[in-house]
Amino acid sequence: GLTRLDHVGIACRDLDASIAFYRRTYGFEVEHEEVNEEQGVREAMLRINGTDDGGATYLQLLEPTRDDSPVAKFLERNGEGVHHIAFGTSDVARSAEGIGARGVRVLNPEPRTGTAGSRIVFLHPKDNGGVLTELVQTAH
Ligand code: CMX
Ligand code: CO
Repeated sequence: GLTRLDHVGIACRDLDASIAFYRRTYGFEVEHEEVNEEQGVREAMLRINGTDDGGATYLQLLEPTRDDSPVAKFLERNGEGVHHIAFGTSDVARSAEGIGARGVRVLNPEPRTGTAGSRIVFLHPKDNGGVLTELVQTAH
């Protein structure tokens, strides 16, 4: 099942400026930074809290790496802001299959690679009350 809120994804135009904002305003620090070419993002994970199941909750700051990426398209339409939410699961393919069977469009039934080698699936925002929703299974 879905065990926790893994992260909230926030679209930004300038990753370094966004990181600096969260550091000086809230005191959050970057735990992990990477480029994911498949998703078209440069991203940073800021840990908000730990949990006793070994997971944690993060802010995921997302800057587009190319003009045709989902985050670039989102910024063009909406400007900076909340882009998606992500729930943690111990079995992403199985969770996606179950949710898909309840009538939600699964954007990529074959999980893709997310932050730090995690496996991720996206669910269509139009079937989730306007919220782009991600399922994530951490690598460890
Ligand atoms: N949140 C809510 N609604 C969104 C949205 C978002 N992030 N992105 C698009 N939409 C809405 C659009 O506004 C549009 O609504 P209207 O029809 O009312 O205008 C509708 O969804 C469909 O838009 P579309 O033009 O058909 O689709 P897009 O080309 O904008 O693609 C989506 C939307 C969700 C299918 C695409 O962004 C996608 O596949 N996302 C998954 C991958 C991703 O987002 N990767 C980046 C994050 C990586 C990570 O978290 O690691
Ligand atoms: Co995400």
